Amino acid sequence: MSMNVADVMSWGESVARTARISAADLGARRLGELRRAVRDERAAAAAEPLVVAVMGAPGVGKASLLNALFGTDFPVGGTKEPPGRPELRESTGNTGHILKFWDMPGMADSWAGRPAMLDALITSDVVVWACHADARPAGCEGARLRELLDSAGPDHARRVGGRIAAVLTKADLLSPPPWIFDARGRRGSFVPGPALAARLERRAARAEQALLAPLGDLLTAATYPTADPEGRPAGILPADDGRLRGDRHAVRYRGHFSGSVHERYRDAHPEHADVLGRLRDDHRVIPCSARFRYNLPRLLLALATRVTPAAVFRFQRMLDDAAALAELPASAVARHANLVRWDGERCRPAVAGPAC
Ligand SMILES: Nc1nc2c(ncn2[C@@H]2O[C@H](COP(=O)(O)OP(=O)(O)OP(=O)(O)O)[C@@H](O)[C@H]2O)c(=O)[nH]1
Ligand SMILES: [Mg+2]
Repeated sequence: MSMNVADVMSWGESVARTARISAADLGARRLGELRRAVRDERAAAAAEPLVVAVMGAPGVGKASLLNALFGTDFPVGGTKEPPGRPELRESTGNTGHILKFWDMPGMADSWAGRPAMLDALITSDVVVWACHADARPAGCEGARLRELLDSAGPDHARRVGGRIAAVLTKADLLSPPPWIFDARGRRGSFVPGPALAARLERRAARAEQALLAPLGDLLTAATYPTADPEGRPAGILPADDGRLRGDRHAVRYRGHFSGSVHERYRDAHPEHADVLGRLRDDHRVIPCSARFRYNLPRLLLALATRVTPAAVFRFQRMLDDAAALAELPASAVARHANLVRWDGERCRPAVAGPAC
């Protein structure tokens, strides 16, 4: 999994600043000190628990999503009464690292817990905003979060805005058309067919409009620059409007990189279509399913680009085998009715049986 190089670099620089070491008079001894300071700081940061806030309506699948992503053991289902305020939970993931989970209500829920929500958002390394794939997000939700973040002042508001990844949960419930289980021997993964993928995309666009669009300038889209054939960053995008900036490590857009903003830039700079496409992807709402383990690697990547710089190493510590994240044993899907089985090795529909 590629990590956020730009953030690691700027974090290293900030460590150097904190240690009051000027780059100009770095002798061999001071360089050694700097290296040690960075190493110690990195080790201390990596040992801390990762703190993830998940916002969403009761029963939307917050705990299940974290369990599927990190192998944690947060209790699922059976909440008697939604507390309406954030609760901090803790569990060990499958790499042995600790995950702290700010279990948060959704923005359509009661206002009682709002000050506590703001504190939790500010102190989290990354924020997941979960919305049920089969429910229409309330139009007020994004505006309410905007209002809450604005009350924290521009710095906090922007920092939190840059850490939010919005997801649609329980995408498996969006059927018909059926899901496809792409079986590769004893394991396999779920993929939507073209009609279902288009339906998911429409739902995601609607959620993006309700949840992310109102956050406007509080959002940041970021990606890596594309390399030329020699591996050098190929051309930095012009920042003619002050919103788009690029250097050797990263390209960033301040604001909501919506479909229309994307089109405008792409028409003006077709030579940067791939970078602009990645910036657009950064602000798409991600349809997921904990049950089908659908799109979990994509969500993990989205979290990796949003995690606070100091948390990059503890995020890394939570990662197990990201490549295997989307896979399920073929035997575990036998009970699902809303799917078509596909033999991915023979490239033909699979015959139902215990192994597929
Ligand atoms: N079909 C389907 N059901 C899911 C999925 N994820 C969770 N569920 C079910 O949804 C219910 C609620 O899941 P939780 O993970 O406890 O949801 P939550 O948001 O933490 O719930 P509260 O803590 O009660 O607000 C449980 O019965 C889960 O089994 C999913 O991806 N697909
Ligand atoms: Mg829960």
